[in-house]
Amino acid sequence: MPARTLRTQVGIIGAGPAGLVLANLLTAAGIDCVVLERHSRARVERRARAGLVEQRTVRLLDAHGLADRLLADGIPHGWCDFLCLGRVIRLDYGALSGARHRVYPQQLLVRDLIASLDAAGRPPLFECAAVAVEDIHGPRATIRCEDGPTVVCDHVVGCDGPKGLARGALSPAATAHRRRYPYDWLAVLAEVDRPVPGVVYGLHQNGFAGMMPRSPRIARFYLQCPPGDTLSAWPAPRVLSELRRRLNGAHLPRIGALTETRMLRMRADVTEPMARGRLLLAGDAAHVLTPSGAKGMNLAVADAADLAEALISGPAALDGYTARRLPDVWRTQEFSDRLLGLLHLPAGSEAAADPRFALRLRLATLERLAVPGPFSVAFAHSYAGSGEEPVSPAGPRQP
Ligand code: FAS
Repeated sequence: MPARTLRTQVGIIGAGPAGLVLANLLTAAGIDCVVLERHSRARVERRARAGLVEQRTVRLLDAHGLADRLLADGIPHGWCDFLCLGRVIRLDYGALSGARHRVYPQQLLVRDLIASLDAAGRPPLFECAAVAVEDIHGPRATIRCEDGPTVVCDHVVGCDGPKGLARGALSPAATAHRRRYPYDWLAVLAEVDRPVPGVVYGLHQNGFAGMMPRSPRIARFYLQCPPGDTLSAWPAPRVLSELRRRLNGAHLPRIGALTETRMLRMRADVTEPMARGRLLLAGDAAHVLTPSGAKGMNLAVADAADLAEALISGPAALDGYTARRLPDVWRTQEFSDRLLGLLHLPAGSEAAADPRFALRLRLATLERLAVPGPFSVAFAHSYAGSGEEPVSPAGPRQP
Protein backbone atom coordinates (compact mmCIF):
# COMPACT_ATOMS: atom_id res chain seq x y z
CA MET A 1 0.00 0.00 0.00
CA PRO A 2 1.55 3.38 -1.02
CA ALA A 3 2.65 5.55 1.92
CA ARG A 4 0.17 8.29 2.76
CA THR A 5 1.22 11.79 1.83
CA LEU A 6 1.36 14.49 4.47
CA ARG A 7 1.48 18.13 3.33
CA THR A 8 2.94 20.73 5.65
CA GLN A 9 4.99 23.93 5.61
CA VAL A 10 8.06 22.64 7.52
CA GLY A 11 9.19 19.02 7.77
CA ILE A 12 11.54 18.52 10.75
CA ILE A 13 13.71 15.42 11.02
CA GLY A 14 14.65 14.60 14.63
CA ALA A 15 13.07 15.09 18.06
CA GLY A 16 16.16 16.29 19.90
CA PRO A 17 16.48 19.78 21.46
CA ALA A 18 16.90 21.46 18.04
CA GLY A 19 13.89 19.85 16.34
CA LEU A 20 11.60 20.17 19.35
CA VAL A 21 12.37 23.84 20.06
CA LEU A 22 11.91 24.66 16.37
CA ALA A 23 8.56 22.83 16.23
CA ASN A 24 7.30 24.55 19.38
CA LEU A 25 8.21 28.03 18.13
CA LEU A 26 6.73 27.44 14.66
CA THR A 27 3.54 25.93 16.08
CA ALA A 28 3.12 28.91 18.43
CA ALA A 29 3.46 31.22 15.41
CA GLY A 30 0.82 29.28 13.46
CA ILE A 31 3.28 27.72 11.03
CA ASP A 32 2.31 24.14 10.21
CA CYS A 33 5.08 21.62 10.82
CA VAL A 34 5.67 17.93 11.53
CA VAL A 35 8.48 16.29 13.51
CA LEU A 36 9.67 12.83 12.38
CA GLU A 37 11.60 10.81 14.98
CA ARG A 38 13.00 7.33 14.34
CA HIS A 39 13.01 6.23 17.98
CA SER A 40 10.12 5.70 20.37
CA ARG A 41 8.96 8.46 22.71
CA ALA A 42 10.14 6.45 25.72
CA ARG A 43 13.66 6.12 24.32
CA VAL A 44 13.96 9.79 23.39
CA GLU A 45 12.69 10.89 26.81
CA ARG A 46 15.23 8.82 28.75
CA ARG A 47 18.39 9.46 26.62
CA ALA A 48 20.87 11.18 28.97
CA ARG A 49 23.25 13.70 27.41
CA ALA A 50 23.63 17.34 28.37
CA GLY A 51 22.92 18.74 31.78
CA LEU A 52 23.99 22.40 31.85
CA VAL A 53 21.55 24.88 30.33
CA GLU A 54 23.00 28.33 29.58
CA GLN A 55 21.26 31.51 30.76
CA ARG A 56 20.66 32.63 27.16
CA THR A 57 18.91 29.28 26.50
CA VAL A 58 16.77 29.57 29.65
CA ARG A 59 15.85 33.15 28.72
CA LEU A 60 14.93 32.11 25.19
CA LEU A 61 12.78 29.15 26.30
CA ASP A 62 11.13 31.25 29.00
CA ALA A 63 10.25 33.95 26.46
CA HIS A 64 8.24 31.27 24.62
CA GLY A 65 6.63 29.74 27.71
CA LEU A 66 8.80 26.60 27.49
CA ALA A 67 10.81 26.92 30.70
CA ASP A 68 8.31 26.48 33.54
CA ARG A 69 9.69 23.14 34.79
CA LEU A 70 13.28 24.14 33.95
CA LEU A 71 12.88 27.26 36.15
CA ALA A 72 11.06 25.30 38.86
CA ASP A 73 13.41 22.29 39.03
CA GLY A 74 16.67 23.46 37.39
CA ILE A 75 19.42 24.25 39.94
CA PRO A 76 21.30 27.53 39.36
CA HIS A 77 25.03 26.93 38.82
CA GLY A 78 27.64 29.70 38.65
CA TRP A 79 31.11 28.31 39.43
CA CYS A 80 33.45 25.51 38.46
CA ASP A 81 36.60 24.17 40.11
CA PHE A 82 39.86 23.21 38.45
CA LEU A 83 42.18 20.77 40.24
CA CYS A 84 45.86 20.92 39.32
CA LEU A 85 48.99 19.85 41.18
CA GLY A 86 47.12 19.68 44.50
CA ARG A 87 45.59 23.14 44.06
CA VAL A 88 41.86 23.89 43.74
CA ILE A 89 41.16 26.96 41.58
CA ARG A 90 37.58 28.22 41.59
CA LEU A 91 36.22 30.16 38.62
CA ASP A 92 33.22 32.10 39.86
CA TYR A 93 31.90 32.66 36.36
CA GLY A 94 28.45 33.69 37.63
CA ALA A 95 29.91 36.63 39.52
CA LEU A 96 32.33 37.53 36.71
CA SER A 97 29.85 37.36 33.83
CA GLY A 98 26.46 37.85 35.51
CA ALA A 99 25.31 34.64 33.78
CA ARG A 100 24.66 31.25 35.37
CA HIS A 101 23.70 27.84 34.09
CA ARG A 102 20.79 25.77 35.26
CA VAL A 103 21.50 22.12 36.02
CA TYR A 104 18.64 20.36 34.22
CA PRO A 105 19.19 17.05 32.41
CA GLN A 106 18.58 17.21 28.64
CA GLN A 107 16.12 14.31 28.75
CA LEU A 108 13.87 16.34 31.07
CA LEU A 109 13.94 19.31 28.71
CA VAL A 110 13.12 16.98 25.80
CA ARG A 111 10.22 15.57 27.82
CA ASP A 112 8.91 19.12 28.49
CA LEU A 113 9.19 20.14 24.83
CA ILE A 114 7.34 17.02 23.67
CA ALA A 115 4.60 17.62 26.27
CA SER A 116 4.22 21.18 24.97
CA LEU A 117 3.75 19.92 21.39
CA ASP A 118 1.29 17.36 22.72
CA ALA A 119 -0.69 20.13 24.39
CA ALA A 120 -0.75 22.01 21.08
CA GLY A 121 -2.08 18.87 19.36
CA ARG A 122 1.13 18.50 17.29
CA PRO A 123 2.97 15.53 18.84
CA PRO A 124 6.03 14.27 16.92
CA LEU A 125 5.61 11.13 14.78
CA PHE A 126 7.70 8.62 16.71
CA GLU A 127 9.23 5.43 15.30
CA CYS A 128 9.16 7.14 11.94
CA ALA A 129 12.60 7.13 10.34
CA ALA A 130 13.29 9.47 7.43
CA VAL A 131 15.19 7.61 4.72
CA ALA A 132 15.50 10.24 2.00
CA VAL A 133 15.26 14.00 1.41
CA GLU A 134 14.44 14.93 -2.19
CA ASP A 135 13.52 17.86 -4.48
CA ILE A 136 15.26 20.46 -2.31
CA HIS A 137 15.60 22.70 -5.40
CA GLY A 138 12.04 22.06 -6.61
CA PRO A 139 8.82 23.97 -5.87
CA ARG A 140 8.38 21.75 -2.78
CA ALA A 141 10.68 19.33 -0.97
CA THR A 142 9.95 15.72 0.00
CA ILE A 143 10.90 13.53 2.96
CA ARG A 144 10.45 9.76 2.47
CA CYS A 145 10.04 7.67 5.59
CA GLU A 146 10.38 4.01 6.45
CA ASP A 147 7.01 2.80 7.78
CA GLY A 148 5.60 6.31 7.65
CA PRO A 149 4.15 9.07 5.49
CA THR A 150 5.80 10.85 2.62
CA VAL A 151 6.07 14.45 3.77
CA VAL A 152 5.72 17.19 1.13
CA CYS A 153 6.76 20.58 2.48
CA ASP A 154 8.14 24.06 1.74
CA HIS A 155 11.22 23.49 3.87
CA VAL A 156 13.02 20.50 5.39
CA VAL A 157 15.01 21.10 8.55
CA GLY A 158 17.57 18.44 9.43
CA CYS A 159 17.76 18.26 13.22
CA ASP A 160 18.83 14.64 13.03
CA GLY A 161 22.13 14.84 14.83
CA PRO A 162 25.70 14.09 13.81
CA LYS A 163 24.98 10.82 12.06
CA GLY A 164 21.68 11.87 10.44
CA LEU A 165 20.87 11.78 6.72
CA ALA A 166 20.15 15.52 6.30
CA ARG A 167 23.81 16.50 6.40
CA GLY A 168 24.48 14.05 3.55
CA ALA A 169 21.61 15.52 1.53
CA LEU A 170 23.34 18.91 1.71
CA SER A 171 26.60 17.77 0.07
CA PRO A 172 28.27 18.09 -2.42
CA ALA A 173 27.67 21.84 -1.89
CA ALA A 174 28.76 21.66 1.75
CA THR A 175 32.21 21.56 3.28
CA ALA A 176 32.76 19.71 6.54
CA HIS A 177 35.55 21.09 8.71
CA ARG A 178 36.65 18.34 11.09
CA ARG A 179 39.00 17.85 14.03
CA ARG A 180 39.72 14.53 15.72
CA TYR A 181 41.29 15.00 19.16
CA PRO A 182 44.15 12.64 20.14
CA TYR A 183 42.18 11.17 23.05
CA ASP A 184 38.69 9.96 23.89
CA TRP A 185 36.44 10.34 26.91
CA LEU A 186 34.82 7.60 28.90
CA ALA A 187 31.41 9.09 29.81
CA VAL A 188 29.86 7.69 32.98
CA LEU A 189 26.59 8.24 34.80
CA ALA A 190 26.76 6.98 38.39
CA GLU A 191 24.69 6.86 41.55
CA VAL A 192 26.06 9.11 44.30
CA ASP A 193 25.22 9.38 48.02
CA ARG A 194 24.85 13.17 47.87
CA PRO A 195 24.34 15.82 45.16
CA VAL A 196 27.50 17.00 43.39
CA PRO A 197 27.55 20.75 44.17
CA GLY A 198 29.23 21.88 40.96
CA VAL A 199 31.39 21.16 37.92
CA VAL A 200 34.93 19.98 38.68
CA TYR A 201 37.72 19.61 36.10
CA GLY A 202 40.78 17.56 37.10
CA LEU A 203 44.08 18.19 35.26
CA HIS A 204 46.31 15.21 35.94
CA GLN A 205 49.35 13.52 34.37
CA ASN A 206 47.23 10.36 34.03
CA GLY A 207 44.76 12.38 31.98
CA PHE A 208 41.74 14.63 32.44
CA ALA A 209 38.80 13.75 34.70
CA GLY A 210 35.54 15.61 35.12
CA MET A 211 32.62 15.55 37.56
CA MET A 212 29.32 17.25 36.68
CA PRO A 213 26.06 17.60 38.63
CA ARG A 214 22.97 16.02 37.10
CA SER A 215 20.38 15.23 39.81
CA PRO A 216 20.42 14.73 43.61
CA ARG A 217 21.39 11.06 43.29
CA ILE A 218 23.08 10.90 39.87
CA ALA A 219 26.33 12.50 38.71
CA ARG A 220 28.13 12.63 35.35
CA PHE A 221 31.84 11.72 35.21
CA TYR A 222 34.33 11.85 32.36
CA LEU A 223 37.76 10.19 32.09
CA GLN A 224 40.32 10.88 29.36
CA CYS A 225 41.52 7.68 27.72
CA PRO A 226 43.64 6.76 24.68
CA PRO A 227 41.95 7.26 21.28
CA GLY A 228 40.08 4.15 20.17
CA ASP A 229 39.90 2.70 23.69
CA THR A 230 36.95 0.39 24.37
CA LEU A 231 34.64 -0.08 27.35
CA SER A 232 36.18 -3.49 28.04
CA ALA A 233 39.40 -1.69 29.06
CA TRP A 234 37.45 0.16 31.79
CA PRO A 235 35.90 -2.20 34.31
CA ALA A 236 34.21 -0.42 37.22
CA PRO A 237 37.09 -0.84 39.73
CA ARG A 238 39.48 0.86 37.30
CA VAL A 239 36.99 3.68 36.64
CA LEU A 240 36.59 4.31 40.37
CA SER A 241 40.30 4.22 41.16
CA GLU A 242 41.15 6.61 38.31
CA LEU A 243 38.39 9.00 39.35
CA ARG A 244 39.74 9.03 42.92
CA ARG A 245 43.30 9.56 41.66
CA ARG A 246 42.60 12.29 39.13
CA LEU A 247 39.93 14.10 41.19
CA ASN A 248 41.88 13.90 44.42
CA GLY A 249 40.93 17.00 46.47
CA ALA A 250 37.44 17.30 44.97
CA HIS A 251 35.44 15.96 47.95
CA LEU A 252 34.13 13.13 45.82
CA PRO A 253 30.74 11.76 46.89
CA ARG A 254 30.46 8.02 47.57
CA ILE A 255 30.06 6.58 44.06
CA GLY A 256 27.69 3.62 43.76
CA ALA A 257 26.51 1.78 40.66
CA LEU A 258 27.70 3.02 37.26
CA THR A 259 24.28 3.30 35.59
CA GLU A 260 25.64 4.15 32.14
CA THR A 261 29.11 4.00 30.55
CA ARG A 262 29.88 4.93 26.95
CA MET A 263 32.95 5.88 24.99
CA LEU A 264 32.91 9.32 23.37
CA ARG A 265 35.15 9.68 20.31
CA MET A 266 36.36 13.23 20.83
CA ARG A 267 35.82 15.12 17.63
CA ALA A 268 34.44 18.40 16.48
CA ASP A 269 33.03 19.44 13.14
CA VAL A 270 31.24 22.24 11.35
CA THR A 271 29.31 21.97 8.08
CA GLU A 272 29.28 25.03 5.81
CA PRO A 273 26.88 26.25 4.51
CA MET A 274 24.10 25.20 6.88
CA ALA A 275 21.45 25.43 4.18
CA ARG A 276 20.92 24.59 0.51
CA GLY A 277 17.73 25.14 -1.42
CA ARG A 278 14.79 24.10 0.75
CA LEU A 279 17.01 22.09 3.15
CA LEU A 280 18.43 23.64 6.34
CA LEU A 281 20.44 22.09 9.17
CA ALA A 282 20.26 22.89 12.89
CA GLY A 283 22.07 21.56 15.95
CA ASP A 284 24.42 18.59 15.83
CA ALA A 285 23.34 17.92 12.24
CA ALA A 286 25.33 21.07 11.34
CA HIS A 287 28.06 21.11 13.96
CA VAL A 288 29.39 18.75 16.64
CA LEU A 289 31.18 19.92 19.76
CA THR A 290 32.80 17.82 22.41
CA PRO A 291 30.92 17.98 25.74
CA SER A 292 33.90 19.87 27.26
CA GLY A 293 32.25 23.28 27.69
CA ALA A 294 28.64 22.00 27.84
CA LYS A 295 27.85 23.81 24.59
CA GLY A 296 26.24 21.39 22.15
CA MET A 297 22.65 21.49 23.34
CA ASN A 298 22.76 25.23 23.93
CA LEU A 299 24.03 25.89 20.42
CA ALA A 300 21.35 23.58 19.00
CA VAL A 301 18.63 25.63 20.71
CA ALA A 302 20.18 28.89 19.45
CA ASP A 303 20.11 27.54 15.85
CA ALA A 304 16.46 26.48 16.24
CA ALA A 305 15.40 29.88 17.61
CA ASP A 306 17.15 31.76 14.79
CA LEU A 307 15.65 29.44 12.17
CA ALA A 308 12.14 29.70 13.60
CA GLU A 309 12.31 33.50 13.47
CA ALA A 310 13.62 33.31 9.89
CA LEU A 311 10.92 30.86 8.75
CA ILE A 312 8.34 33.20 10.32
CA SER A 313 9.95 36.35 8.81
CA GLY A 314 10.36 35.07 5.24
CA PRO A 315 12.88 34.25 2.46
CA ALA A 316 15.31 37.15 3.02
CA ALA A 317 15.87 36.14 6.61
CA LEU A 318 16.27 32.50 5.55
CA ASP A 319 18.99 33.42 3.07
CA GLY A 320 20.98 34.95 5.92
CA TYR A 321 20.73 31.90 8.21
CA THR A 322 24.23 30.50 7.64
CA ALA A 323 25.85 33.96 7.83
CA ARG A 324 24.15 34.67 11.14
CA ARG A 325 24.82 31.29 12.77
CA LEU A 326 28.39 30.45 11.73
CA PRO A 327 30.09 33.20 13.80
CA ASP A 328 28.38 31.88 16.96
CA VAL A 329 29.23 28.29 15.98
CA TRP A 330 32.93 29.04 15.39
CA ARG A 331 33.19 31.23 18.48
CA THR A 332 31.82 28.30 20.51
CA GLN A 333 34.14 25.82 18.77
CA GLU A 334 37.09 28.08 19.50
CA PHE A 335 36.26 28.25 23.20
CA SER A 336 35.59 24.50 23.43
CA ASP A 337 38.93 23.80 21.71
CA ARG A 338 40.77 26.21 24.03
CA LEU A 339 39.21 24.58 27.11
CA LEU A 340 40.24 21.12 25.86
CA GLY A 341 43.79 22.38 25.39
CA LEU A 342 43.83 23.59 29.00
CA LEU A 343 42.45 20.32 30.41
CA HIS A 344 44.49 17.69 28.51
CA LEU A 345 48.09 16.54 28.16
CA PRO A 346 47.60 14.56 24.92
CA ALA A 347 49.62 11.33 24.80
CA GLY A 348 52.70 11.66 22.61
CA SER A 349 52.63 15.45 22.90
CA GLU A 350 55.36 17.66 24.34
CA ALA A 351 53.08 18.19 27.31
CA ALA A 352 52.88 14.46 28.01
CA ALA A 353 56.66 14.16 27.63
CA ASP A 354 57.14 16.57 30.56
CA PRO A 355 53.81 16.57 32.44
CA ARG A 356 55.05 18.53 35.46
CA PHE A 357 56.18 21.48 33.36
CA ALA A 358 52.97 21.29 31.28
CA LEU A 359 50.81 21.17 34.41
CA ARG A 360 52.75 24.06 35.93
CA LEU A 361 52.01 26.12 32.79
CA ARG A 362 48.33 25.25 33.04
CA LEU A 363 48.28 26.12 36.72
CA ALA A 364 49.62 29.57 35.82
CA THR A 365 46.68 30.01 33.41
CA LEU A 366 44.21 28.79 36.03
CA GLU A 367 45.62 31.20 38.61
CA ARG A 368 44.76 34.06 36.24
CA LEU A 369 41.15 32.78 36.15
CA ALA A 370 40.88 33.17 39.90
CA VAL A 371 41.68 36.89 39.71
CA PRO A 372 38.88 39.22 38.54
CA GLY A 373 40.14 41.03 35.44
CA PRO A 374 39.83 41.13 31.63
CA PHE A 375 41.22 37.58 31.21
CA SER A 376 38.92 35.88 33.74
CA VAL A 377 35.88 37.97 32.74
CA ALA A 378 36.31 37.08 29.06
CA PHE A 379 36.75 33.39 29.94
CA ALA A 380 33.70 33.51 32.23
CA HIS A 381 31.53 35.02 29.49
CA SER A 382 32.60 32.32 27.02
CA TYR A 383 32.11 29.55 29.57
CA ALA A 384 28.64 30.81 30.53
CA GLY A 385 27.76 31.47 26.89
CA SER A 386 26.63 34.96 27.82
CA GLY A 387 29.07 37.36 26.18
CA GLU A 388 27.33 38.19 22.98
CA GLU A 389 23.76 37.78 21.86
CA PRO A 390 23.63 36.32 18.31
CA VAL A 391 22.35 38.90 15.70
CA SER A 392 18.54 38.40 15.18
CA PRO A 393 17.16 38.01 11.59
CA ALA A 394 15.06 41.08 12.35
CA GLY A 395 18.31 43.09 12.78
CA PRO A 396 20.13 44.15 15.96
CA ARG A 397 17.93 44.39 19.07
CA GLN A 398 17.04 47.89 20.26
CA PRO A 399 18.76 48.43 23.67
P1 FAS B 1 20.11 15.05 18.93
O1 FAS B 1 21.20 14.15 18.52
O2 FAS B 1 19.86 15.40 20.30
O3 FAS B 1 18.74 14.67 18.23
C1 FAS B 1 18.67 14.17 16.92
C2 FAS B 1 17.43 13.29 16.82
O4 FAS B 1 17.24 12.90 15.46
C3 FAS B 1 17.55 11.99 17.63
O5 FAS B 1 16.43 11.85 18.47
C4 FAS B 1 17.60 10.90 16.55
O6 FAS B 1 17.00 9.70 16.97
C5 FAS B 1 16.81 11.56 15.43
N1 FAS B 1 17.11 11.04 14.10
C6 FAS B 1 18.33 10.81 13.55
N2 FAS B 1 18.22 10.34 12.29
C7 FAS B 1 16.88 10.28 12.04
C8 FAS B 1 16.12 9.89 10.90
N3 FAS B 1 16.71 9.47 9.77
N4 FAS B 1 14.77 9.94 10.96
C9 FAS B 1 14.14 10.41 12.10
N5 FAS B 1 14.82 10.78 13.24
C10 FAS B 1 16.17 10.74 13.18
N6 FAS B 1 25.82 19.30 25.23
C11 FAS B 1 25.77 20.29 26.17
O7 FAS B 1 25.39 21.41 25.83
N7 FAS B 1 26.12 20.03 27.49
C12 FAS B 1 26.53 18.79 27.91
O8 FAS B 1 26.78 18.59 29.09
C13 FAS B 1 26.56 17.73 26.94
N8 FAS B 1 26.86 16.47 27.32
C14 FAS B 1 26.79 15.49 26.39
C15 FAS B 1 27.05 14.19 26.79
C16 FAS B 1 26.97 13.19 25.87
C17 FAS B 1 27.25 11.80 26.32
C18 FAS B 1 26.61 13.45 24.49
C19 FAS B 1 26.52 12.35 23.44
C20 FAS B 1 26.35 14.73 24.08
C21 FAS B 1 26.44 15.76 25.04
N9 FAS B 1 26.17 17.05 24.68
C22 FAS B 1 26.19 18.05 25.60
C23 FAS B 1 25.81 17.36 23.30
C24 FAS B 1 24.32 17.09 23.07
O9 FAS B 1 23.58 17.63 24.03
C25 FAS B 1 23.92 17.56 21.68
O10 FAS B 1 24.53 18.78 21.36
C26 FAS B 1 22.41 17.72 21.51
O11 FAS B 1 21.80 16.50 21.78
C27 FAS B 1 22.14 18.19 20.08
O12 FAS B 1 20.76 18.26 19.89
P2 FAS B 1 20.15 17.99 18.43
O13 FAS B 1 20.89 18.75 17.42
O14 FAS B 1 18.69 18.21 18.59
O15 FAS B 1 20.49 16.47 18.11
